[in-house]
Amino acid sequence: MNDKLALPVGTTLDRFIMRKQEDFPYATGELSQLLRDIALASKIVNREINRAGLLGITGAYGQQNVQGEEQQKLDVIANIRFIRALRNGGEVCTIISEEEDEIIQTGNTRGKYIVAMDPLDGSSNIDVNVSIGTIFSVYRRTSEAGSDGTEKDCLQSGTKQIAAGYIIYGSSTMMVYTTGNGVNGFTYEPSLGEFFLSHPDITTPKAGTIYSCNEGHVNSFSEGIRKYLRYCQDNNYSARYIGSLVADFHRNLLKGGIYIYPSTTKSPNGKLRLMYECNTLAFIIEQAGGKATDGCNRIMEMEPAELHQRCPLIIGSSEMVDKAVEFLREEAAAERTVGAATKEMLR
Ligand code: AHM
Ligand code: MG
Repeated sequence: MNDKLALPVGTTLDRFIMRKQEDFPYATGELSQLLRDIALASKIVNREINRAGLLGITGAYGQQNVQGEEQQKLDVIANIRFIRALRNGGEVCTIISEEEDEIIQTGNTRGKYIVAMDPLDGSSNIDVNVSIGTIFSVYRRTSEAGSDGTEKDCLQSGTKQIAAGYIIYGSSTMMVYTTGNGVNGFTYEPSLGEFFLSHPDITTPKAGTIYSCNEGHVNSFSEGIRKYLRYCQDNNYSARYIGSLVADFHRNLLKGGIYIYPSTTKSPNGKLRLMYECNTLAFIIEQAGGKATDGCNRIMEMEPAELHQRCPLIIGSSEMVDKAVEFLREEAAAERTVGAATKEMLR
């Protein structure tokens, strides 16, 4: 017999989700369905991304495509696709999206879940053929089912996530997610239209030699961050920065590394959003054995006050994050000493 025929068929995402559901005897299957809805939308978005260059050509006359529809930017298309899939699925009552100012009611008032998402992250890379991603978190609503979800349902801390994941549209398309019991990665097989389990039980190395940070802004970083970056250089770490959070995060997750988007003079809370980016990746990295902090606080424990709240992010291999925090603590201690000395002089 051909040896290849004896090989087991790969595990599809659908089958994997079903198997996981069987581990919970009282599970109703709604979360499984929700994850499948997200996977379905991601396949459609993947197709749109792959055709993006062509769409530009076919839509060049009057910015319309062959069906006569208006051309839209990919981040808008992705937003629409994910909302549509979650609305049709029925498990989600309310969605918050980086692309929308307000909360979105799906009309599924009996839906138990809230989804927070950045439908297409890496805006500067969308039009230039560089890896981009979708980021999503799932929360259980706290209000009674039977009516629309509330803003309070949406503003939960990261520790309340019941699932989190991302899709990376890269040299291959992958979905990586956790439901709080480890992290698994699935690679998309376009000819079959299926995600297959390719990276079971992902754990991130405790330490790595990659640091990812936009050093173009170095002059507006705090002294602590600047010192940590110098430490990385003194230790011959490699600088790798794609400028797509999902892609930078994904590489560091697999290889070991640290991603930093700190506060800057212009943006004291950094650039990234707590609800759509930081919490999601914090849940994943912790499940893989790494850490995520804003420099002082564990990201997952931060209490959100607003939907579009920003926060500094230091995330990755645990020993690297600890080291960066050490530099920030030294900086804070030095500032306290200067503050106390100044007060003393003014007395
Ligand atoms: P976006 O949500 O508008 O795409 O912004 C988030 C992106 C991240 O993917 C990326 O890491 C970061 O912004 C890059 O910002 P910068 O260009 O300032 O380095
Ligand atoms: Mg984003």
